[in-house]
Order: sequence, then C-alpha cells, then structure tokens
Amino acid sequence: MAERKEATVPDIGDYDDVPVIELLVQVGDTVAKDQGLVTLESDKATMEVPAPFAGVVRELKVKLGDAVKQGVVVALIEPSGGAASAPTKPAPVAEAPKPAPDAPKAEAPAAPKPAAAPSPLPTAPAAAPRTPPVSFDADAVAPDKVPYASPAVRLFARELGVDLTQVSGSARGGRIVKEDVQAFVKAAMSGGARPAAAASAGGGLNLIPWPKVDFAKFGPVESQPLSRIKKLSGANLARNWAMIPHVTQFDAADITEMEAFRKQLGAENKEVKVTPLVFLIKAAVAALKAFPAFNASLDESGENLVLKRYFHIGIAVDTPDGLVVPVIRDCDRKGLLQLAAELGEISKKAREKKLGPADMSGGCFSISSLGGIGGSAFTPIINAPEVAILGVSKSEMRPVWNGSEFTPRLMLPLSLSYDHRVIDGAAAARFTAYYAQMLGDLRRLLL
Ligand code: CAO
Repeated sequence: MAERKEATVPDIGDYDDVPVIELLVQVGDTVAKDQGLVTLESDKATMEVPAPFAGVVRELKVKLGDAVKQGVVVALIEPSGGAASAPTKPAPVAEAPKPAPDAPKAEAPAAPKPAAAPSPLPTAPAAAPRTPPVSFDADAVAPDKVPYASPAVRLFARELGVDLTQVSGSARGGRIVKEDVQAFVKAAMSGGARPAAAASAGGGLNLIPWPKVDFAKFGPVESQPLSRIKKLSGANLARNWAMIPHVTQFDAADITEMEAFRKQLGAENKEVKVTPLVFLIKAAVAALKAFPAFNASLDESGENLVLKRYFHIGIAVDTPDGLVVPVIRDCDRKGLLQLAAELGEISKKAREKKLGPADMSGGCFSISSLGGIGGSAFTPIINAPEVAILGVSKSEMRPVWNGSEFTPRLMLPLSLSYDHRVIDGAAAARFTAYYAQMLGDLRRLLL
C-alpha cells in the first residue's frame, strides 16, 4: 500500500475545540499543496486547514461538528511525489474576500443562529482567515444539516439573506454553488422559497427602520461592541420571538418537602452541589413523558410534529459574554447526583468558554433558572426548534390556604412559554399543574 501521510491542524494559537464546519474534500480527491481540506470556525474567523503537500485524500479523520485543536489529524493523504497536482475541486476560498484578521465580523442578521459554541479565539492562525466568519448554528452541526458550500458562497448567501440550509446543492456531492443561491433567490422572488431578506410585501414583517439617533447630542456616550455570543444569540432570540406565537403560563409549585430533601442530600453528598435545578430537570422529564407534544419540534414545512423519544434538556447558563444553552443528554436515565455533577460541569465549561457545538445541540426542552438571582416571574423565549421553555424564579415562603388555615409553604414560581401553534393553553395549564405536582411530591417521579 502506498505511503499515507498525515495532514494536521496547524498552529491556531492556544485554543481547543474549534469546530469543523465544512469538509472541502472527499476521500479519493486529488489535492494540491495548500488546498483547503476542511474549514474551521473560531469566533473570530473562518479558516481552512491546508493540505501540507499534493496528493490523493485516502482518509478523512474528522467529521462535521468535531471540535479540533492544533495537531489533530484531519486527513491521511497519499503524496503524489512533490508536484502539485491539479485539484479535482478548486480551492473554494480563492475567490473570497480577505478582511484583516481583526476586522469586525459581518454577522448575519438574516440567517440567525442560536448561541454558538464560544470557541476560543485564535490570535495568530497559521491559515489566514479568508472570510468573515459564518454564523454558527449549534443545531446545524448535525452532519446532515450543515450546508456544503465554500466560504465565498456562504458570504454570497449571507449578503442576500439566504439561509443555506434551505438551498439544494447542484455540484458534486451536493455542494452548493453560487448559481444554486441565485436560483433560490429567483424562486423566492417568484413566490417559491423565501429567503429572509426577500420577504415579500405582506409576507415579511415589513418593519419600519430602526431609529437612527445621535445620542451624543443628548450627553456623553461610549460605544461598546456586543460580544459574539450576544450577537449570535440576539439574532436567534429575535427570530424566535418574531416567528413563534409565544404564550406564557404562570404557576407555582410547593417545594417545601423537596427543599428539605435537597438539603439532606446536600449534607450527605459534599462532592457535588445539589441545587433545585436537578429536581426541575427530573420533573421536566416526567412532564415531557406525560405530555409528548412538549417534547417535539415542527418540521421545516410547519405541517408535521416530530415527536422525540429521547430526553435531552437544555439549561440556560449566564456567562459574562452572554447566554448559552448547553444540553444535558438522556436525563431520563440519570439520577439526581449524576445530573448535579453534569450541571456543575457544563456550567463551568460554559463560563470558561469551553463548550463545543455538540454540547449545545439536540435539546428537547429548555429550563431557564433565575432562581439563584431573584424575581417572581418572567417570559422566557422559546429556544427553537423546541416548542416550550420553562422559566423558574426564586422560591419564597408564602402563606398557603390548606382548606382550614394558612400554612407557610415554600413556593417556586414557574413560567412556561410555549409555541401556541403546537400547544393549546389548556395543555400548557395541565403541563404546569402536573409539573408542580411532581415537585410537590417527588415520590410521583417514580411512578
Ligand atoms: N429559588 C431559590 N433559590 C434557588 C433557586 C430557586 N429557584 N435556584 C437556585 N437557588 C439557589 C441555589 O440553591 C444556590 O444556593 P446556595 O448557594 O445557597 O446553595 C444559589 O441559588 C445559586 O444557585 P446557582 O445559580 O449557582 O445554581 P443553579 O443550579 O440554580 O443554576 C445555572 C445553575 C447555570 C442555571 C445558573 O448559574 C445560571 O446561569 N442561571 C441564569 C440563567 C439565565 O440567565 N436565564 C435567563 C435566560 S433568559 O431566558
């Protein structure tokens, strides 16, 4: 067998977990020296891992969504003897604009994405950034969902407000080329597909422009750029708020006994911190099992509900750079202590900016807990394509009428926002009542 040599991720600074967002070659492709093999996206730039020599790609060692760092082998290449062979595919970035490495990013308001992996910033990437970074969709890293297109085509699509996940690629291997994007826009203009920027009169939001105010006229001001996470999650939140008919159902759970048990557990298990959130996760699993429409997503047509038979719960985590929603998987198969340990790990990872795309994808239902901070209720925004999110506020002792007298009970405020296209008000009220019942008597979780 001919010799195969490794192509590895070059020096991208001291950073780990940079996601692979694009595979630029396939096994069997002939590549020239320095031709891009895969595209990585840090939160500062999109960059390619170049082939260190010309040859034939014999094996790809990474897949879409993998998080890589310097030295990771991306492909095995059979060298072609030194001379750069003609590539079977052109290096896609050749036509892309090349902003200065620190140039402000052109975020994609028309292609909103969820809070992305806060991938570390490479300060001196060996492969120079070729395009402004592509907004990164944690859910879209599922291999079957990542659009297969070059950075230049991504940039072109972004400029036109086209969501590439909606475009079919006509080139080899389903790769999307510029002509596909143009055809998509043409179809949209004639009433077919609908790119965000091409929303026709009456079909789009038709909003008046954002107010343009010279604030300095009124007093001293300072301009601060939004963090990358805020830009990405902001676009995502705006889309979800605008496109999903939200209703929020308020309720309260009596957690007096739960809290006593939690304190006991905490005293017995010093190695993990057991907060109310782990009980909320377990109760969410029970409620999702009892009300399967809450563990579902609308498909792209909006005409079918995809019911999920797994129980992955997203947890909103507040970080200095903004909100991220890592996902704890298979919560139905985990006990309270294991969930407490995992919650501690993901919160730490989130705050240290170490979450990878895989940590934030695949959620069924989210919980946003402001209980450690305060407040009595709020209206959380649904984390699409999920159909509901539970907001939890700070528990407080309240006098509760038990039929004959007021007794002091620790009450936990619940705020359930739901997608009214999928869930009716009565179902939401039943869901929160059931949820409160689970928390009120934990033995019911065993049923
Ligand atoms: N009522 C009263 N006290 C509560 C509570 C509640 N509902 N929930 C938590 N607490 C207490 C905890 O028991 C803990 O108390 P002690 O330190 O005395 O044990 C304290 O509040 C702090 O808890 P925590 O916040 O560290 O831990 P958590 O498991 O409750 O939450 C996490 C973890 C990551 C969800 C949280 O730190 C966080 O980031 N919350 C913000 C989420 C957010 O921003 N949501 C808004 C998004 S907009 O939709």
